[in-house]
Amino acid sequence: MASYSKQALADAIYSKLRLNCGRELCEANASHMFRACALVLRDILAERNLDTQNWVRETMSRQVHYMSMEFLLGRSLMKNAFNLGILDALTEALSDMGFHPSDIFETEPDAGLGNGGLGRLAACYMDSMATLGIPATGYSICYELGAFRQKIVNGEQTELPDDWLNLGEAWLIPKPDETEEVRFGGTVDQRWEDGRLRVFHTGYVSVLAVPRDMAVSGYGTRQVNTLRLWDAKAPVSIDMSLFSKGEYLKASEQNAMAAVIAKVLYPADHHPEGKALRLKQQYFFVSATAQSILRRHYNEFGTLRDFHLRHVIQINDTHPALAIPELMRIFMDDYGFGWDEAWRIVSNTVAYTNHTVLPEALEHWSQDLMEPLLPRIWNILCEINNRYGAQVSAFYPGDGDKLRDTAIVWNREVRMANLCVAACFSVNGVSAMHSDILRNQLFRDAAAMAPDKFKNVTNGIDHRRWLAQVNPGMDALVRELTGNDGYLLEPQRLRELERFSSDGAVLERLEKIKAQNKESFARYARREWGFALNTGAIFDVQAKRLHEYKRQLLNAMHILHLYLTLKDNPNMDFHPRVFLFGAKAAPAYQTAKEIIRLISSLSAQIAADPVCKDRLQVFFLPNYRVSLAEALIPASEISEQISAAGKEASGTGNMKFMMNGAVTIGTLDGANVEMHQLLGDENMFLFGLTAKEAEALRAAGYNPREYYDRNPALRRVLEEMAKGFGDGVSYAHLTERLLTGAHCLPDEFFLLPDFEPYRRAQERAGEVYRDRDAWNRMSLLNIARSGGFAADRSIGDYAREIWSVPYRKFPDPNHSR
Ligand code: T68
Repeated sequence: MASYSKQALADAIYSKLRLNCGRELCEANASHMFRACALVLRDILAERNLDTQNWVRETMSRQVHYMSMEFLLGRSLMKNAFNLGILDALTEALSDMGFHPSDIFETEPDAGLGNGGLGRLAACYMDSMATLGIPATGYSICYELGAFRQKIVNGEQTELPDDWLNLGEAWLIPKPDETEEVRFGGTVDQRWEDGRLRVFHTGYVSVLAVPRDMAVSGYGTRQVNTLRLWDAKAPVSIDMSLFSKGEYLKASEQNAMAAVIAKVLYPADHHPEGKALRLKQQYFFVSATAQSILRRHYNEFGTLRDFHLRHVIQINDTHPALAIPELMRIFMDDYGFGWDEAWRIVSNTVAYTNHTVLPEALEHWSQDLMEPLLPRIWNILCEINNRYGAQVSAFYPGDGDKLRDTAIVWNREVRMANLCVAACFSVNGVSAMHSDILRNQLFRDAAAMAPDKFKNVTNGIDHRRWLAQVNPGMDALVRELTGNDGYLLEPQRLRELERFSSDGAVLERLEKIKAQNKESFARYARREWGFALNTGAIFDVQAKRLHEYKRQLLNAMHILHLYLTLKDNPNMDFHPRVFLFGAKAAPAYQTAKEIIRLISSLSAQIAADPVCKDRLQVFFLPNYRVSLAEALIPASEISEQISAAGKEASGTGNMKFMMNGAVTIGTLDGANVEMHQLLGDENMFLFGLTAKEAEALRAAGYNPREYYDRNPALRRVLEEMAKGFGDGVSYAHLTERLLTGAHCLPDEFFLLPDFEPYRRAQERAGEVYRDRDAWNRMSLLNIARSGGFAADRSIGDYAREIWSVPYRKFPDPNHSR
């Protein structure tokens, strides 16, 4: 297709409908139309993807390989059209063909190949890398079932399968000729042959990894990168030979393994499962990826000697860390390198991003699982451990504690974070505060040995999606006030909005846009769940995964307090509030599920009490996911970022809310710290213990009872929670966990000490909200100062500080929105 006018698009859609969907236009429903549109865009992207690959070959650029077990992509049709500069033409074409464009966009299922922040970050980064001109490939697993669909039944979370591929498949291009074989189990022998020690792996089970590539467009550029999703297949031909040799069991083992590996995304975040299937998924993913990258390089250059000069592999948390021993294996066993040279190349190629400091979230694998499943990898890990141990002993002579703390293999366990710290040329945290904790606490001993290795790259979000695309009203205002749409490629230009912080007319328009977004979200909520939201109330939102450290329970406790106060004093003077929650709980995380139940109970209780009418509402929004976030965030006015200080590595939701003009109530945690530096106390409602204070309190022997005894309002909240509500469910277990700690530290995340400061911060926010001018100014300044949280800035940091890749963009002369 030469040009992408509305007519050209309509013609192309029409022909996809007939040829690929077998439908005439008059028979087509929204799903057919979505599929036809996706196929049209896929063609455009496929062509540009080839051009990009040629360009990368010609310029011999250093390439980035971004490995992540999760990519939380959400929907792609509108995004790709936006990036290609054909959104308006596509919208008009769809209208001309007799459809509501929004119906078609909303038919697309979210590609939910991730749990939360880590997966969404990977998706935002793919967009920025393409936009900034960085040749990059993402790698993950093509899960048949993504993040579960959450349904609330009688106030409780239930999980349903998320069958995204049915329609989502339209974006994928299978590349069966680039299939890789991944081997599990068996035995490994070393024998001298032709004067060199060779490794023989026999008796293994094979699974084939088949690439299904997705094109990733950039904004305002011809560049289209690739996201390679590996599907698992049983090796049919090998099967047959096994059958003919009578090895039936092995053949069926291979089929069984292939059938489960790419079946489902593990639904737990911040909690490694330690299960065999998860380890199989990880190795399947890294082995296929490593083989594929090396094979391509070898085919092009005929040698792997300079591999690290042309490639950098960024691993998203430790989940792809087996790439390290797997690369060593391939260099040594398949290409004949010696250990030292292989190590020099591998350790100059792989870089590690850490996303958590919660001790229970750090991955480790037992020898009992690893050794039989991955015998050669186990050998290599032991060798890495021995060599690193020698370095540690040389640096800290005679210090057994340091040797223990930095060990990769210890007590028959492999510690993945220590492996990454030992092997990678860069280790980075995801906010300034988090990176300091890595350097000075979690990895202190290793950091002293290699201080330059430790870096910070504060997270960022795709501002084109999370502002321009989801909030068209605000986008229009920004473009008008800054004179053009330049902020799309230069997010720092949002700063120019500051000039209008005292302009009454602009502030009023801002308020109006927010009001319209609230109305539009209220319509969405009515349509989706039958909720009737009071749009005159403040929309106060906490949307993120459910975890005790994120303290949704503190929010619920404050709501209960507000409710009790209102009952005591029905004429209380306060601005009406709607509290909105969106949160999935890991299916096996009982306490998290109980907190969801509590929010539901509270919601029903408050809805049934006439004293709350038009003043207080609580809703739990089911199935929080990217597309729901896109509707919710532009309508939000208060952003709840209330994690226990020192626990949230960065947060990225906090940035999305800020960029859409919500004002944050938050703790000094993760990237909130940097937000606070930009905004000051005047434009953010800060409260609570700092990480240092929390630590000191713990060290001094923290006793939650003291707060309980001292604060009657808090005591009452906990008592009422234990008694339960109109639905007869008691939450005594939650109260118990806070006060005495049933099988855990009592109040591990300091809800009790932070309750009163949180209540006061909420009160302050409510008061400021009544001064509309003051509130709107805060909101405007939040938007104006959010440009530094764009993913383009983060990717610029990675490119300069870690990857050493220049960005050389090829501009798209025909681009217009
Ligand atoms: C999040 N981590 C951090 N993990 O919690 C958040 N974990 O502070 C940060 O902003 C974000 O990463 C991006 O850096 C996660 O989301 C997981 O999802 C996860 C998944 C599997 C296993 C462990």
